[in-house]
Formats: sequence, structure tokens, C-alpha cells
Amino acid sequence: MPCWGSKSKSYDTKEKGKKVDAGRKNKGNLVNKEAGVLNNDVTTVTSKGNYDYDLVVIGGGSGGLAAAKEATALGAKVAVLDFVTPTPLGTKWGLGGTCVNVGCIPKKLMHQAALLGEAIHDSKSYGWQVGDNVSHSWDALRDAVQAHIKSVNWVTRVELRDKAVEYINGLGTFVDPHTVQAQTKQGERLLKAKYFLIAVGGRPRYPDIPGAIQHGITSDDIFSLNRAPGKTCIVGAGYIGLECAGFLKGLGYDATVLVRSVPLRGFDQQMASIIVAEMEDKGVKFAHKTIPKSVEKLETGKLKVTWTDDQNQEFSDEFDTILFAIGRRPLTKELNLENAGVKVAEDGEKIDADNEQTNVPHIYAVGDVLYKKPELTPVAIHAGRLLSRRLFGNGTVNMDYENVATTVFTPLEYGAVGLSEEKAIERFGEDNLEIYHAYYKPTEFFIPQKNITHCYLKVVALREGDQKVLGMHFIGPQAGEVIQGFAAAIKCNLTVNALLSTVGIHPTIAEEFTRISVTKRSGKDPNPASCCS
Ligand code: FAD
Ligand code: NA7
Repeated sequence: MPCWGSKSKSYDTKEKGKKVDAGRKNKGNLVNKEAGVLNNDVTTVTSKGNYDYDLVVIGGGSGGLAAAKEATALGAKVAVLDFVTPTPLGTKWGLGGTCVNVGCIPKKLMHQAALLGEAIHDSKSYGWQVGDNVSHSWDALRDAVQAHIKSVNWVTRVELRDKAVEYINGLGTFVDPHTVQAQTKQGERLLKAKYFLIAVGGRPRYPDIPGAIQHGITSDDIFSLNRAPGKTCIVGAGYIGLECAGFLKGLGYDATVLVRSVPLRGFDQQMASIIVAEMEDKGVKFAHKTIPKSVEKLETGKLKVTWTDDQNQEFSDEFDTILFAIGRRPLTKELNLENAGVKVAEDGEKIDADNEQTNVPHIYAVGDVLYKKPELTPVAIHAGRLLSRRLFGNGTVNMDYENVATTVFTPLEYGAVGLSEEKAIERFGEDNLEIYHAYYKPTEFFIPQKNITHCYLKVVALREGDQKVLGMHFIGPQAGEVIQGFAAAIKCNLTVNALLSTVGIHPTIAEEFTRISVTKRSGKDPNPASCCS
């Protein structure tokens, strides 16, 4: 069986010159405007209007920028609009979108800062002479993180200029199906384009409770906060809530998480409970089955947070910071989509698009605005690039949203690809599955005698034949690095047989996947016997 994508025509840079010409002559040759469907056999479309641009992208984040750069490389004339509305606290940022400014990058840097704190502690047992008074400066970390972000903002602007993508620092709204208005500092500008790409991403939600907006912050504020966060209440136990709680605790701040239903809903729940247990061992507090009721600022300057549990019992505590991580709202309402005729999915504000094409054939969408698609940077980037290749090159490959790997950067990281155990049972039935699992001991943990209780992995596979792997789950250090390669293997139809015939790299933690032998069905002890067994 060939690896995924191997049959598809790949974009050949050597052919770029030729393809640019082809793109210029047959701009949009893959779009049947009348039928409103992507159709690779359609070769010409007569342009009905005079447009300023081939493509106008609304939103200069991960997906929008990737699509814009790819489109210009294929000869299209492209403009990108990007505008950041300040948070209620007044935080704003530069070009590049969520990931670079208030998402993946500052998050990973703060996670790394927390891990280094742990490493300083561990280093003593490795012989490093570290004094007892090791301290951490929030201001120094924030400044370093912000300096890095500013440099990325700058490089992004230079890159757009070099690639001849026109960058407009303005808020885009639809005027009609072929016109977008850009509201800039200098005034209004109307941009007519043949194609539009909606890549506006989302912003954190606030709960509808007293004091939330006045006194609360979100992930949009935390990475540039002008004071140390101190004792923090984190509302929400999703990906972002747990990551923020993890790095805040690691940096030395008291952290309490209010969990409404279950942590990491949508992820494998056994893995999620292990992550929570590990965080509890590290001192993060969890208030399960609770929702916030109010936030009040006391005369002392502290924030009194009141919450209730599922028995309607009321609790409260004082905090320095309350951080809401209750999910994100796509920024579609602000776009006046009705002027263009673009519909949003019935149960929300996201756009339900088939192969990124909205119900209006020349208007596309990528990234976090898409309905029921993973909210992840590489997903937005990949979909944006592939779309531009289909629109302006000879691309035929559609985005595959299945088996996208991800990692939750909690203190002990959790990397996953493919189906959770619950989802696999739902799809295939328990009897048709084999679940391999193992606890393991990272070599690095021995000398500092770190807690190994939660170093755990799981492989979800079909039971028959070579046992096709449906999902892989890993809790431990560097989980993202461990899972990435296996994600490629899953694309190539990895089987348990293939995993077991792979020779491991010793001593690593990733090799544990090549040694799986205990199935849940067997009831055998999944704990390791020794380091090299
Ligand atoms: P965005 O990157 O959000 O870009 C949209 C841009 O459009 C923004 O700049 C916005 O201001 C602008 N805009 C909005 N409306 C308009 C308008 N009307 N006119 C002009 N401009 C407009 N993903 C990962 O893969 N790994 C991670 O580790 C990870 N960590 C994350 C941590 C946090 C705290 C958060 C919040 C997110 C994280 N993500 C992570 C998710 C990732 O950041 C998003 O999936 C990704 O940024 C989505 O890209 P996008 O292009 O859809 O939108
Ligand atoms: P998620 O993953 O949707 O998680 C949101 C969390 O907040 C989740 O635990 C929710 O509980 C909880 N929640 C939602 N609404 C409320 C209210 N009103 N009160 C209390 N708790 C609430 O969003 P994230 O922000 O963590 O991450 C979004 C994406 O960004 C993520 O997919 C990453 O890819 C990047 P629930 O489970 O609904 O009961």
C-alpha cells in the first residue's frame, strides 16, 4: 500500500516557471464557477469582472499567510488584510495571527521556562551546584517572549514584501460577493477580487457572569501581562486551560482549574485523567464539576471568584488573576458575511466548507473558522497552501483532516494521533479492537528520582490481521517529538506488526512504542520490569 499522498501529483518547484504561466492564463482553472464545485477537469473559466486582485485574504494568521504566499509564488496578485481588535484589557499585537502572537509560540516558550525550572531542580542530583535561592522573574520571561514575537512580526512583514504579497493593516468586511472593504487608519478602501479567503481565526470567549470582562484575562493577555500573574484561577479544562495552568504552576504560581465537565473533552479520557493526576501531583488544584458564578474586585485588589458545583454548592476564593480558557469564538460575525451570501453552520458561527469552499463558490475559508476541523496551526497552513495550489497551480490534492497529530504541552506532555480508545470503540466495537498499553521509565528520570507513575502510552489497533494502528497516545517528556514520526507512519497505514518489527533507538522514550506487548484484554501488568527488558 503506498504511503498517503504518494499517488498525488506534488508541486514541483522546478516546474514553477511553467506553472506560473499556466496559472496566469487559466487563473482559477480548477474552479467551475457556475457549478460551484471544485472540478479538476474544468480547464477554463471566463472572468466576468474586472478585479484588483486574484485573491484577497482576510486574516493574516497561520492559514491566511500560508495561502497568500503560495498564491503569489504561483503568479497570483494577492492582498492580505490583518487587523487585531484589542482585548478588554487593551492587549494587541502585530502581524502573524494567534499562533505567533498569543498562541503556540509564546505558550511553548513559557512551557519551556517552566520545564527549565524543573530541570534546575533535577540538575542538583546530576552534580550541578545550584544554590537554594533560585528565583524566577516574570518580567524577564515576558520581555524575552515579547521580544521574540516582535522579531517574528518583523520577519513576517519583510517576507510578505519580498514575496510581493500586499499587506493591508485593516479590518475586512464584505460589501458584496466580490468586494471587501478594508477599514484602515488612513480610511476605507474597497478591494475587488476574483477569489476571497476567509482566514480570520477566533478569539477567546468570556462567560456571561458578573465581573468576567472587567476583571478577567484570557490567553490573549497572559503572555504579555505587565505584572506577575500570582495566584491564578483558570476557568476551563481544555487544551489551553491545562497548558496555562501547567506553566503557571511550573513558574511558581498557585494555580486552580475550574473543570465544568471532564478535562480535555474530545481527547482519550484515560490519558486526560492521567494528565490531571500528574498536574495534581505537581500542585495544580482542580475543582471538578464546577462553573464560575462571579468575579468581584476586593478593596485589597484581590479578585474574589465564586463558583458552584453540580450540587449547587457555592465556593469562593481570592486570586490575583482569573484566566478564562473556555473556548474560542470564530470572528465571522464581524465580516458581514450576509453581504456576500456566505452561510455559517447552523449550530454556531463557524463556516461549513467542503474542501475549504463555502456555499459561495469563489469564497473559501481555512483555519480555525472551519466547522468541525482541528483548531491547529499546521492544519490551517497545510489547508491554505493546498488551496492556493488548487486555485492557481495545477494542484489536485485536497486537505486531509484525518489523523492530525497534536500535543498538549502540560508539564508532562501528552501527544496523540488518530482515534482515542472511546472513539475507536464507538466506530469499530470493542471486540474488534486490541488496545496495547505500557507504563515506562524514562532513563533521564532515574537519577533525580522523578515521578514515573504517569509515564504511559497506548496503541489503539484493529484486532484482525496485522493489526492496523488507529491511534497512538503518549504521555511523557517531548511527547510532540515522539508522536510526530509515528503520525507519518500512521499515514502509511502503520500496523502493530510493523511497529514490533521496528528496531528501537536505545535509550529513548519513543522506542517504548516498538516494545508494546501487553494488551488491555490480557489483564497483564503493563508496568515495566527493568530499564532494558
Ligand atoms: P489566526 O492565526 O487566528 O489568524 C487570524 C488573523 O485574522 C488574526 O490576526 C486576526 O486578528 C485577523 N482578523 C480577524 N478578523 C479580521 C478581519 N475582519 N479583518 C482583518 N483581519 C482579521 N496550535 C497548534 O498547532 N499548536 C499549539 O501548540 C497551539 N497552541 C495554542 C495555544 C493557544 C493559547 C492558542 C490560543 C492557540 C493555540 N493553537 C495551537 C491554535 C493555533 O494558534 C490556531 O489554530 C491557528 O492560529 C489558527 O490559524 P488561523 O489562520 O485560522 O487564524
Ligand atoms: P476547548 O478545548 O473548547 O475547552 C474549553 C474548556 O472550557 C472546556 O473544558 C469546557 O468545558 C470549558 N467551558 C466552556 N464553557 C464554559 C463555561 N461557560 N464555564 C466554565 N467552563 C466552560 O477550548 P480551548 O480554549 O482550551 O482550546 C481551543 C482550541 O485552541 C484547542 O482546540 C486548541 O487546538 C487551540 P466542557 O468540556 O465544554 O464542559
